[in-house]
Amino acid sequence: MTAEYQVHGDVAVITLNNPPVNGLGLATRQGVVDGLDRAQADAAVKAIVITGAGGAFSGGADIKEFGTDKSLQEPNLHSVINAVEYCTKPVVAVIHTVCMGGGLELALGCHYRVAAPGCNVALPEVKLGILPGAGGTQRLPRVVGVEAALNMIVSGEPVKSEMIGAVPGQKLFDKMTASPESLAEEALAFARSVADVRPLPLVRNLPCKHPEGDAYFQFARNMVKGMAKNFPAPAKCVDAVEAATKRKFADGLAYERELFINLMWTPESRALRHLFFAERAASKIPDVPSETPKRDIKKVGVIGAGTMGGGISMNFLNAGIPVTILEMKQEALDRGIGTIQKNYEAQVKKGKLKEDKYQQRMALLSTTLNYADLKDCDLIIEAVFEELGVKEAVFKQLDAVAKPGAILASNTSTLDVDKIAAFTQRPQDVVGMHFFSPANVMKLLEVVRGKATAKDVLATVMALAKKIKKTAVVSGVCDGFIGNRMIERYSQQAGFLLDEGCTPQQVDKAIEKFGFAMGPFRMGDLAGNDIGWAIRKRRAVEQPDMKYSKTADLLCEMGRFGQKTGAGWYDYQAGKRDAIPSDVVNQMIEAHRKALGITPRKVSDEEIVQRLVYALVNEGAKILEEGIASKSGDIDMVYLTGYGFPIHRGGPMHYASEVGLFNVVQSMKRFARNPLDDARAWEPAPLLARLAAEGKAFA
Ligand code: 3H9
Repeated sequence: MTAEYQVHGDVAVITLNNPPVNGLGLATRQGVVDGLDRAQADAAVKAIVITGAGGAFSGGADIKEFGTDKSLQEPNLHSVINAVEYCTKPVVAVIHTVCMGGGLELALGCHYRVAAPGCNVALPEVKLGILPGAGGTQRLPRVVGVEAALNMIVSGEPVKSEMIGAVPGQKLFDKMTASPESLAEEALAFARSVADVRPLPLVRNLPCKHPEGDAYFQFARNMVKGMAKNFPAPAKCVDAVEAATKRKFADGLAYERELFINLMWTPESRALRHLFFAERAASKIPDVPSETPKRDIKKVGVIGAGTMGGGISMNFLNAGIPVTILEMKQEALDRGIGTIQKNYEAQVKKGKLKEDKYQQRMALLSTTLNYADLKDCDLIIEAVFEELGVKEAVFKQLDAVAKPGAILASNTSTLDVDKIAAFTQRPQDVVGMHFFSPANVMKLLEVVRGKATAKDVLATVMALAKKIKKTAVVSGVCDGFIGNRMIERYSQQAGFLLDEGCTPQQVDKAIEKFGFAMGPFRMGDLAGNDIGWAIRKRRAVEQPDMKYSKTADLLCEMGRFGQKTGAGWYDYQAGKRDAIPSDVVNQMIEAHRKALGITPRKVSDEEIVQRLVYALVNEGAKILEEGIASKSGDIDMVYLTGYGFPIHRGGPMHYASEVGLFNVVQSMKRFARNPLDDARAWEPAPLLARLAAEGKAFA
């Protein structure tokens, strides 16, 4: 049953019932039309209510149906809304909790709307790369005004029902109920009060004008251009709302429909829809059921007050969870606390944080030099130097003082979590929590599952990640986990490109044009080139036959570690972050080429992008095959939230599937034939080769 029908005296109630959010899938749409037919055929029914069961009125069209036959089958949402508008008896939308997308469009088609306070009202289609396609761009401006509607449509952000209800002259809600609890009763009374009204009011008949007309829409277009350069949908939202002010209602509706269908087929929309589902799927671990009991995390300990430890601590303070930071020396503690204070003060200055909130957060923070003070922490995260011996000392101490059942987490970015767990007598309580720098800003959290990590530890950490607003992705144990293991292949290609004839700025420019937030060389300068240097030195011992460009080592030998030393792949002026192409570096690269006897060639931007991205894809396929990541969407989430991969491309694995895995493999074979490249690295992962041969995609 996806829409229920009940009669309460002289009011028929149609209840959308399609968990989790009453998406308007085919069966639900049919249920609404059937309910309307029944109510119109029943002489005893004087008015009709449409509401939603459970925790939503409706979250909109059922996104899972997009691209399937069901989304095309009648009754489509337009037909349902037509049936509502032309119903001979008053139809009242009774709205609560969530009223979004097609759900709001359905409500706008109803003759009346009654809303409970606390309901999130939105047209969030733009976040899926589309626009409202069932009249939202034509009807919403008629009830809340053109500017308010356009803001909602272009941003996709929810607005609380009571905020809208309080705006003088708004016609979205005919009645706001006193509380969510009184909704059902007040709605029935309202439906009875309008039972005899004729003609029935229709939103489509309301006027729609903006006093400044063209000038306003030109302004809106300029705003949108700056905000969403890689996405076509926001500009189309402006076009559609403008049509509402200039065209007849039916023409505006047809225009909106045309734009909606065109946007639905864009790669940007496919990427955003992939992101929507991948983000939610990432929080689910195949063998850890959602009902797995979770441990209570009331207090957190953080070892290390450096940049990482400070950033990690802020996440918990922001969520209202007390934190104790441990350091070896008082000066280090003072420095760390000072940095946290400075970060918060900057937020207060920018108006992003209220002074009292800042004080509340700082009051949750305590410090110690003594491990024994961590004995009542429910979770302790170490963020100390990335060296196994240092981790061993920390985890042995933690094992000695932490209470039974406390979760012991390592923020390691590369080390073996199983080895770290083995330093304790409780490996089941040990997990990796790999935050990304700056840890208080970056969305990504790689949760590293050791072979002994208990399921309730994983369930707890995933739930906690949601609380501190992180996108958590589970990774198995391997060197570099998902993100850093893949980035090594990407960096390897970036180095070869220099050897073959590129400059750092050419490589950065090409991949930034593709949409990356930062190219590999600007990124290296920001993160510190010495980090990669240390890893390469370790690798040289572990894998002496590994092939890579020596330019990065030569750069570090020159002391050019990046922004922190005022020079890296680029030059930097004191106190500034602008990357200035460096003659010294370009000469170093040229000299290196000469020493190797390489005649530089012109490399196209297309080749640069393909080599960098496909290097990620091939390693990603290996990671998937080995079970380090359980879904290709998880790998995409890591890259979208932690490595600046362009959102509109949907992540490396989604992007490769869009290009076609066959084409990806063909390019890889071509790159393998380049004598200056690493042919072994381009050997397609068996999973990739198989999918390509079968004409399949990753997801
Ligand atoms: C549209 O309406 C087009 C029309 O204009 C025109 C049509 C012609 N469909 O986010 P959560 C699932 S486009 C199907 O974790 P929360 C979601 O996948 C649509 N499923 O919960 C997840 O499933 P699972 C416009 C949906 O409480 C579960 O619900 N609407 C839909 O944090 C829980 O989701 C939107 O874009 C859906 N529409 O937030 C609304 N929505 O458990 C997008 C959610 O299997 N949705 N699911 O992983 C949201 O913003 C949030 O999900 C919502 C709940 C606020 C509703």
